[in-house]
Amino acid sequence: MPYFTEQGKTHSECLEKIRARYGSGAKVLLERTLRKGGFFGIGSYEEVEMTGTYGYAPAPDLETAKRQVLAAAGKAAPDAALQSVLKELRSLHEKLDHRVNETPPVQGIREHPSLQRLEEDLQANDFSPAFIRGMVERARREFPLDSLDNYEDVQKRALLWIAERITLYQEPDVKKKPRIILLVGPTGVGKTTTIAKLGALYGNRTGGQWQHSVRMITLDNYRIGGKHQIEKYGEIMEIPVSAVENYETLRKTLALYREKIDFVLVDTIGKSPRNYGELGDMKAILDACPAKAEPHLCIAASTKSSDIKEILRQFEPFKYRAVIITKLDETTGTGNVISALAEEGKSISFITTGQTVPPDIERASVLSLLRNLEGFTVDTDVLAERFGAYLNSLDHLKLKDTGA
Ligand SMILES: Nc1nc2c(ncn2[C@@H]2O[C@H](COP(=O)(O)OP(=O)(O)OP(=O)(O)O)[C@@H](O)[C@H]2O)c(=O)[nH]1
Ligand SMILES: [Mg+2]
Repeated sequence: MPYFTEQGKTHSECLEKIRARYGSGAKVLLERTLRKGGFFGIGSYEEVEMTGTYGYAPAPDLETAKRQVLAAAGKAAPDAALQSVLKELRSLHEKLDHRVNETPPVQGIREHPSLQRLEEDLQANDFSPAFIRGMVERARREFPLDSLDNYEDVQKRALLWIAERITLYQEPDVKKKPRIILLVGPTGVGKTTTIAKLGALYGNRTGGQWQHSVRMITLDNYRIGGKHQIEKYGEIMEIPVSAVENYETLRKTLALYREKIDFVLVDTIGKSPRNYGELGDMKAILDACPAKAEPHLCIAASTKSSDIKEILRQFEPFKYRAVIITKLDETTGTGNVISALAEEGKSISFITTGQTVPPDIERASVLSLLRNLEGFTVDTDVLAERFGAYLNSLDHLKLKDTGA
């Protein structure tokens, strides 16, 4: 592999020279500051010297690399100098390994084209900058230089890494009726619509009969139309709806259903995540639910990654067990959702895909998030091998035995 040594007045001048002369393959291995000119230190000035490699041949072993670096620097290679270069090379390797998420690529040195392309593909899908950095660094570490040339392979592997960061909600085995599921979230994300969809899913109507008993409860008692909306769904689907307005009525209503009803679905009033007072009031009412109740946080798919993270944090007092991503049909690219949930360590339970009640809902699966990624080829065979049942759960909704 060819080596270069270049000097410049500043770090960036030196990098610019390297880029102009050696192009995108250039990799800086050593950088040092030289003191030049002057007389007994007076009038001297500093220069930056960089030594490195260019071109994409396989990386030489460390011993060969150090000899070549020294030879290129035009020096004899006394053992002490060799040792110090070797030490520097080792520490460089270690730094790269340990600072995966923090280290931006060296400014001015272009990435391997496949790494650049991966970065662009991830950006096009709205992944967060930290997530992208992690993926690109992983590709840099795990792919030998010559294999990086095959972008298809790089992308395929990256897709598996993305999939690994998705956590799916595991439905609990609730022994005592009812299973209580409540939806919280910002205004207008689709909570009420989703409650009605879930009613139909869990009720599992077959042959004109509900296989499981379902009740819907709404806290949306004050707004004109709020209560009416869910009552309308209840009427159409023949699922009874109760409206409650405070802690006491919610507690009493839930007590009525104890050990009689299979699923109780609680709809709440949309709250701005920034309005702590309102969120606190609603939390006080929902405290009437027993600890086994499962709060799910609804977030619209088009929300940008940093806002998703803020919502995830603001709704933390509700101790939501999972996130429901709504309105997936209204957006392309799910990188914002995947990266925010991965970075905050949250799982995903359902995805809603349209305004039609009840069919536009599916249980979250690895594939449901991956297939929305633009520019990525989703190879279901490879993914199925790795993720099995989680991959495709369209026909998945296994209702747990909620019998007492
Ligand atoms: N495209 C699309 N629209 C949806 C989806 N889910 C809900 N909507 C629409 O989003 C709008 C708001 O839905 P709601 O269910 O009333 O939302 P909400 O969260 O209950 O709203 P508030 O109670 O006001 O906070 C309605 O027009 C729904 O039809 C979805 O998956 N895709
Ligand atoms: Mg609503």
